Amino acid sequence: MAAFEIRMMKEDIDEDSLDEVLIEFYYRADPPSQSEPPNGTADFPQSVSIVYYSPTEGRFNKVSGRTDVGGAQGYSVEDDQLLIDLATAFSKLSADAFK
Ligand SMILES: [Ca+2]
Repeated sequence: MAAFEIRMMKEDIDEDSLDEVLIEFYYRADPPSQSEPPNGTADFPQSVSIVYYSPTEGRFNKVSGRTDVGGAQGYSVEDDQLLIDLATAFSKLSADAFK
């Protein structure tokens, strides 16, 4: 079965004491391509985006790169907004709930 996987991390990547949200996208075709391990997701993401928080605006407002995530043809500002919305929701979750 084909698989679409998203991995997200909160991390202060640029060392400004504010966490960015790192979003990695993985896609595994069905059947898996020969470059993929037999029982798992490919080791490398197809795409990586970083979403930055603006303390002056009090929200996530900037996305690295120009990644098409919406399925519409090509990149648009709507793709950035989807990633900003995803990062905003993720930032409200806490790993403490799973400890
Ligand atoms: Ca930072």
